[in-house]
Amino acid sequence: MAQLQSTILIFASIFVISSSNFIQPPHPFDPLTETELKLIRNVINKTYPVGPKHKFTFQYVGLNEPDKSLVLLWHSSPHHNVKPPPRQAFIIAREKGRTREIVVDFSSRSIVSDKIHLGNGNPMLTNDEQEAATALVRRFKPFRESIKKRGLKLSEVVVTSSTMGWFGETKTDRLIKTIPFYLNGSVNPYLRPIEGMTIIVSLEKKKVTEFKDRFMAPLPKANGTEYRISKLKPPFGPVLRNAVVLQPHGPGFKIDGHIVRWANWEFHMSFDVRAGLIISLASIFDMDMKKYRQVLYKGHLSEMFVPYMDPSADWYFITYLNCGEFGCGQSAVSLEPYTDCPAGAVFMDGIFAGQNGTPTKISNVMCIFEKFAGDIMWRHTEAEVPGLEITEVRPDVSLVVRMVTTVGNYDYIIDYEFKPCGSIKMEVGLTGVLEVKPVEYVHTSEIKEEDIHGTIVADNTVGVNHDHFVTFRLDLDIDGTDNSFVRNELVTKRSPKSVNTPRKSYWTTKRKTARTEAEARVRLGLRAEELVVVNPNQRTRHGNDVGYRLFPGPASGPLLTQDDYPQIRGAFTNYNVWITPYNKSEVWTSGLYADRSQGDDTLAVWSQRNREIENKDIVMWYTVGFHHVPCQEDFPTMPTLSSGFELRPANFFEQNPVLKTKPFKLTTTPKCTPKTDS
Ligand SMILES: *[C@@H]1O[C@H](CO)[C@@H](O)[C@H](O)[C@H]1NC(C)=O
Ligand SMILES: *[C@@H]1O[C@H](CO)[C@@H](O)[C@H](O)[C@H]1NC(C)=O
Ligand SMILES: *[C@@H]1O[C@H](CO)[C@@H](O)[C@H](O)[C@H]1NC(C)=O
Ligand SMILES: *[C@@H]1O[C@H](CO)[C@@H](O)[C@H](O)[C@H]1NC(C)=O
Ligand SMILES: [Cu+2]
Repeated sequence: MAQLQSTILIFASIFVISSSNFIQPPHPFDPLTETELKLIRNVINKTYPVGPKHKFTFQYVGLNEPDKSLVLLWHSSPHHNVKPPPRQAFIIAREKGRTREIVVDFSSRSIVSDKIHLGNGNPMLTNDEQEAATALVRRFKPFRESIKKRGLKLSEVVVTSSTMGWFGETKTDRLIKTIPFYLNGSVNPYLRPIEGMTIIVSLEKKKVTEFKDRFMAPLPKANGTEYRISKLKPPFGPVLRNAVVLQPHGPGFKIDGHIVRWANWEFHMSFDVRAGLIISLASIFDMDMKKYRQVLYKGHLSEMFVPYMDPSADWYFITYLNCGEFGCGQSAVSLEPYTDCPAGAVFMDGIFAGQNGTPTKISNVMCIFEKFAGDIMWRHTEAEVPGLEITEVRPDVSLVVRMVTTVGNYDYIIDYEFKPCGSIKMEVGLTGVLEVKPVEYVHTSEIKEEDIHGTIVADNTVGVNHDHFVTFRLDLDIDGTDNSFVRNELVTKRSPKSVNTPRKSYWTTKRKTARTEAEARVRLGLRAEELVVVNPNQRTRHGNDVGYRLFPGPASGPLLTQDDYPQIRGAFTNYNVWITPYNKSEVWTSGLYADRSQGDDTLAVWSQRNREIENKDIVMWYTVGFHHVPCQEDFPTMPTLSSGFELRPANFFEQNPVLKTKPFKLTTTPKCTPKTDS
């Protein structure tokens, strides 16, 4: 039966490939299609036999970053009448215990590059190998005995996989730790960890290589862990009213393949198994210049670093690099219409290669919608003109592109919000379930140790302290590729003696262009300064450098010591903002190989080269940080906590770009009268 199925698959793929001659060539940034993924598998099978009997596994398959100059040439040519860059895939695979980096070219249908990775760190874990590992543990006799010894039923045990981190080991085989949880009728396993066991599985040997049952700990009660509305008991509340935004003329955005056009914006959106949602070639229409102007060549998640703050045996290694270890795209979820994204949202699927190279689909993994949040775009009331009272108001609308990635217990909502005024807001929302540990206490007065490393959030349950550092890679191209990073410091000055004034002081700006990477490392919150990416080759009519300013969100930096292993791997959080010269190999801030990495391929290391960044193609790295001291409201699920930052035009336009936006017409819907409360 399996044989028959695979024959049909190959036949189907050949059919689709040959018919692809008739369809429009893909946009250079389009995600790999199902057809392309099948072709990759067939091409690789010629050199390395793939299939269930063989050990070749696909750990990462994505678009091989096309040459930037070729993309820009293609993009700027009228009607795209120049050849697009060669379309290629980049594959990280495991073959005979080695990690291979393979480039497959689609037009020649061949492998054009094949290298063995010799450095530190391991590729992303696949879903399949994590499932196989946890299944192994369930069958492992000593584990079953330990479960029995605790008086627990195996059928109620959930085994999850955790990465090992790196703690100075020289040998960093592809091992994972598994953590068991106990359901006992609950559906919230993360709140019921079974502590005291160390279970290490070798992903290569496919067996449990270490097992220790160190101690037995009580389990937190399942009481209060339910979150399904169908199972919760009344009273319910607070009561919320439904609301629907009516768009009698349909949505204001258009989607053409993966290109989105809305108001004055145009951009491309894509999906990658490691990064998740990718925005590229975002440009904004300038009414004065009558043309689209470049803003963001490419922007996406580069990493999420989540270290926990309990150094004990059950917890010390929990120092996740979510995107590099588990894949922020691989962990992304299907979005629910009307709840994850509002009415009117349009959804897009995400396709990636599973471990054996066959296409896997996450349907509705991204959504696009217009947000009518009741905000004011701009307004003014003028009462000082004799005989006139003027009020001009423009209501605001924005366009949101969203993804949710659920890495184990946590759900991360990633939003890119485009505004007609030219601003782009990146927002990270944290929700989901805490990682907790069992304790014997139900009240703070019972605590015996000096530090329980968190907060008692329920009976016998401590929510453990931790951080979330979410790093974005933003290849800004403000009106062209050659840009500079300007730090405009606000400095206090004494009033000069020569001026007759009762004022003793004022502030003014002291502008400094960062010449090298070192001069562009920023710890937020220490100085009053404006951070601006400018195009020093483009000026406004009044002589100001054309630019986009960074409006940072609340700043948090790392609190671990610099010699601590997780911090060496997470050293890209040492500054909130970094600037590097564009380099197509420098995409993943935690390194290309994040699992068990040793911190030798991070942004912090690249930046040490201290390259010149003035009037060059530069990339901005921004980290949204949260120090999370759990509180009782985070139990059993956590109301979304959001943070982010904004990129906003600064002397990019000649004047307010939304001055002449007409307020939208009100549509009356007479049949739709509100019900009165009874
Ligand atoms: C790989 O190629 C061999 C022939 O060389 C073929 O028998 C096999 O079915 C192919 N495997 C897959 C998964 O396409
Ligand atoms: C499992 O649930 C039952 C029934 O609610 C309860 O009596 C028992 O103590 C629970 N076991 C554990 C280990 O929590
Ligand atoms: C479980 O929680 C409910 C309310 O949260 C409380 O009324 C009840 O006493 C709790 N039961 C136990 C066994 O702790
Ligand atoms: C680009 O980055 C890679 C990886 O950090 C590095 O090996 C290479 O030297 C860089 N190229 C340039 C031109 O800096
Ligand atoms: Cu948290």
